[in-house]
Amino acid sequence: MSQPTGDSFPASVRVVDSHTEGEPTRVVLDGWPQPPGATMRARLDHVRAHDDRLRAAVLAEPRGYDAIVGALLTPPVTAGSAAGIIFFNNGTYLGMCGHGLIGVVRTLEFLGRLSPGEVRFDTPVGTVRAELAADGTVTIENVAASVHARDVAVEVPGYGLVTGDVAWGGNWFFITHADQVPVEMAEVEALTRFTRAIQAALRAQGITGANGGDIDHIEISAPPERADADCRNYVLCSGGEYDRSPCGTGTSAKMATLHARGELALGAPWRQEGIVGGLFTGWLTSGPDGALIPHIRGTAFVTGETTLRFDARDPFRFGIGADTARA
Ligand code: PYC
Repeated sequence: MSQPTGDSFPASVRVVDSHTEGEPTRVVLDGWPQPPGATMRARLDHVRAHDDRLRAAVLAEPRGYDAIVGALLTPPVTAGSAAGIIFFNNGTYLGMCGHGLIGVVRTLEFLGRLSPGEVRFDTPVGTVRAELAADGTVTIENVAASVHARDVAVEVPGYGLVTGDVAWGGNWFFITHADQVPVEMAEVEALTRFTRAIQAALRAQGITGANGGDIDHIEISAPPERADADCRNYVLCSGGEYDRSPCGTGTSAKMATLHARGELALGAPWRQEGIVGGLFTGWLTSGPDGALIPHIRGTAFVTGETTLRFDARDPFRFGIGADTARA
């Protein structure tokens, strides 16, 4: 597949950075060639096949760091939507991204492109809604969440048997209460090693989401530290970094598992604390055909506006670690 060559690679890309409960989002405003396609899935496939080097260059060191989630804005594909969004990270692409959507809304507000009210966006996994309040709070309505399998046991080399639920919240999650490693910030490196081992074991043992969907997010639930939270989590993201926020799609999937067990009624609030201490408040409503629709409330803050420059003479133009770094 062709990737942008030295000649066609953009000289600059303009971005706005924000964080949502600690997790960074980098919204790409211009400089990135618009992907063709009538659907967001087709556009994502195009970016993956042709512009993947740009994904890495925009997020990787020396211009970024591994935790950043990128959001490429495109024209909408659905009547009534304001824009399309392709979310990506240090390793791959996401279906949806809850913290990222909150970051996009606050970024567009910062740029004067959005005022308080409701807005829709198209993503590769469906159209989502967001409501911006005057105080900067954003409530998103995610794609439907569901539980694919409950109490799935996986043997994790070095850690033993781990049991969890496989659930969809816009990405595939394995959600467990496994207590081999305490869910504390001081243990974040050990948690990352543990959850990467779970992710590898799921893959090695052929455990997937529906239609073979790769379970690329691992979520560990534990008792909260905050008095105003119901649960604290650690979430390993698909690129191998951990989510600093309570994870919007992870909270969506978690609420679906609780509902399936009769532990969360429709409309009841679920206050999800993240590993660095941020909070999302979520709840479920019933959608068409009994679908479970997750709602997540939180906020984001703009942290910077940058024009990333890609000098053709720069040996690290494509990012440190990119296989073409010295092309
Ligand atoms: O908030 O959905 C989320 C998310 C996914 C990966 C990082 N954040």
